[in-house]
Amino acid sequence: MSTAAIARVVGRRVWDSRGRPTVEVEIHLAGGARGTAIAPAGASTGSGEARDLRDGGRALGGYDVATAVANVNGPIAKLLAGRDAADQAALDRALIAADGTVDRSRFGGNAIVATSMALAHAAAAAAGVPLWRHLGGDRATVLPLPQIQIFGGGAHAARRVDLQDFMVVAVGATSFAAALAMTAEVYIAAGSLMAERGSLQGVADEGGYWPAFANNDDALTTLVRAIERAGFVPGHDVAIALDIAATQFFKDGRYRFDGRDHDSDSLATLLLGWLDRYPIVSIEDPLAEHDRDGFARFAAAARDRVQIVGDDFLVTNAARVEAAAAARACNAVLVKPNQAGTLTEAKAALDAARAAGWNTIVSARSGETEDVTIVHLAVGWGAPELKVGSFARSERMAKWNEGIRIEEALGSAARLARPFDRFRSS
Ligand code: 2PG
Ligand code: MG
Repeated sequence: MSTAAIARVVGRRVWDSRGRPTVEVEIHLAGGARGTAIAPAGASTGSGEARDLRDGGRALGGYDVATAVANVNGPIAKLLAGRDAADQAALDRALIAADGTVDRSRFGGNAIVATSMALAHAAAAAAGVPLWRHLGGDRATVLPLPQIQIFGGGAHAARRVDLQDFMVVAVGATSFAAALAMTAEVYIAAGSLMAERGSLQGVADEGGYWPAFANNDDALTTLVRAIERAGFVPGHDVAIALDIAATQFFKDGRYRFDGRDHDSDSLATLLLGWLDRYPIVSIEDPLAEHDRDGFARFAAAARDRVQIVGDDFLVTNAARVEAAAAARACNAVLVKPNQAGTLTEAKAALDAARAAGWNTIVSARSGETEDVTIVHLAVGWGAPELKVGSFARSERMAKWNEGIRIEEALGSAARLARPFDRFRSS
């Protein structure tokens, strides 16, 4: 038996940042190496995502994962026994085939993604290198520019405001560590502004301040003030990135936004107006997941000025990325391994985006844990951006802190990606 042969696969129930059950997978290889990973969980999900397997019923709000865990310890463990952990693509293919469903609902998207990520960690451990190095080799020298949430709205804050993620991007930073320090200043400044206006009411699902604002404009204006109060020039040092998550407020062919009804074009017009008024460099899911024509019209008006990101729209699916590229509907993709199901499929979506000349953003979910796999994927795959939620709560900070360690390990070879330079006129 080779040292990278899979000797034991263990699934167990652990808990995520919302206090809900999730699946952890631990893979032991014959030579003693081990890999562990935990499945994350979304709240604002696209309909084309891989489905988590939840037990339903009354216990734990129906969120328990006993069947998914049993699938890891039963059929998945059997499938993987004795196979070479380094053969990620073949093992992912075997998982997909054995599950046999389009949406991964037999084994559970949660069981499959945790297994796929644990395999990668085990293979890296067997090779004696960190996962980012295992994936990227000597070419993995670029740290992703972080998109960091300051206010959390939408489905992550009981829809207190419509828009989901009000984020900042430290476009003026020259290192990952510096980008984090700049964001920390903005996060502190935003908190003090909220306290002064009597609207500091704790945090939303991903650690961003609870959005006690009259409307989306109020939140955007406060965000610009926070950047200034932190001592930065908005747009030059620190810019804004938004996840509109428009699928969440689309109903019966209309968008209900800021208390008004919009069709696709009037919502697009409103967002284009924001591009004139605020230093926005990135806008995610500006329209709903099935509104590809709306995406294409928005992109025709804005693609040279701003990054347009497909999340619910593309669900980390290579075929959808290719179709969207042909329709010129986006210029960036959010890559979430658990939307795709396996690491191989997530990488295929990233490669399809790169082939189209798009930016790529590796992203966490709103339900997270101490698992830091996505940081390794971003560096190893050379994705120029990373989205992890806010600058608070350890399921978020674990990932930012891992980026600091990777940057340090790279030493003088490390560079911070500059994905927004292409949108700058000067
Ligand atoms: C998103 C993510 C992260 P969720 O929409 O991009 O903010 O949210 O994990 O709930 O889909
Ligand atoms: Mg999103």
